[in-house]
Amino acid sequence: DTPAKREIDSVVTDELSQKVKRAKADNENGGGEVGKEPESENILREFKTSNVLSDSAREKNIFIHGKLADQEAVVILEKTPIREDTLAELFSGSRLKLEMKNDIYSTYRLQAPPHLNEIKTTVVCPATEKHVKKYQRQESFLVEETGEDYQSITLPYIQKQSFSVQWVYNILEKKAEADRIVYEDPDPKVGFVLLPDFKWDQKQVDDLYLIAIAHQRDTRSLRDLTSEHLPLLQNIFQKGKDAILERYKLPASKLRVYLHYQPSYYHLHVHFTKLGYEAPGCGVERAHLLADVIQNLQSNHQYYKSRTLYFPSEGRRRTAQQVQGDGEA
Ligand code: GTA
Repeated sequence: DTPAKREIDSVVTDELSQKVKRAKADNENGGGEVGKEPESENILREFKTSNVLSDSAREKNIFIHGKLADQEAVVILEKTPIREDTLAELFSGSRLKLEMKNDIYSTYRLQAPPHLNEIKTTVVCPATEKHVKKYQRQESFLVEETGEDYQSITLPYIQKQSFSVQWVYNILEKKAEADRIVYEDPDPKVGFVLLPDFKWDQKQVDDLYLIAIAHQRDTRSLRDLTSEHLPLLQNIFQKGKDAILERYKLPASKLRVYLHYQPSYYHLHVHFTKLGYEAPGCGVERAHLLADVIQNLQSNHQYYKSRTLYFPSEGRRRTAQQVQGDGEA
């Protein structure tokens, strides 16, 4: 371990041990006090599985389509990383069952205490057909999109049928996740909200994932950016990095800061992930480093309006031109 990593871990560990202390105190006091992590009713007891959309033994997750009451739903289950700060408790507080022993080698099944064996669970309900498709494992193909293709094919499509960005407006208006905000610049033109992405459980910095959501509402994606957006992008870049350094002790040299093209949600936002963590969608076919975006706009103020952009698209093989025929982008 490097001293920097130990420092980062200790920040998270501090936050975590505070949480544990609070939870223990709440337990001893019979619960119900302020500070206790809210226990939710198990809505998944009623979940009826229809089919598995995808799963991965390596990533230890599964995406399930089903019904919650009468509504379509997608449930994502994901095993979380094993944290160094829980090892002592894991070793001392678990049951160990021998599977096999051979010479110096032996394998066991370790039955950890429940609080060290949680599964991160995401529920999308009611889920649209588009959500179901998004999480379904499908072969993907690289689409080539010129500036004209964007105007004549992609733009009409996203105006008609992109995912709702209500969740984004809820964040900007403090109707949801207000207590999770890490940093905010309230300026309507260059301001933004920085908060943990919902894929990150915030238990360890190793898979740090935050998103910065612009306050301005008229910028859909990379394609809309011109040099007029430079003050906004530079502000997000600088203040986002500063806030992450302050809160998580992670320097800019440890961050991957990028935009997706195409995004799922057409409201300008920037992804901040820890370098080395292979976040979904961080590959070169989808992620555009914010530093590059800024430089490209500095050298050509219409760069993203005119460039051919490439992005992966699931389902049938199609180019932007072919998409015109079947009405899908
Ligand atoms: N804080 O309500 C939210 C919220 N929603 C609805 C989305 N995000 C949210 N964050 C908060 N609160 O990083 C986050 C998303 C994403 C970003 C939008 O906003 O987690 P994008 O517009 O570029 O869309 O970014 P993107 O990247 O396609 O979305 P997403 O959902 O990350 O999907 C990419 C792939 O990641 C999926 O196809 C799937 O393979 C994988 N994935 C998605 N969700 C999960 C999950 N919960 N666990 C594991 N893998 C997941």
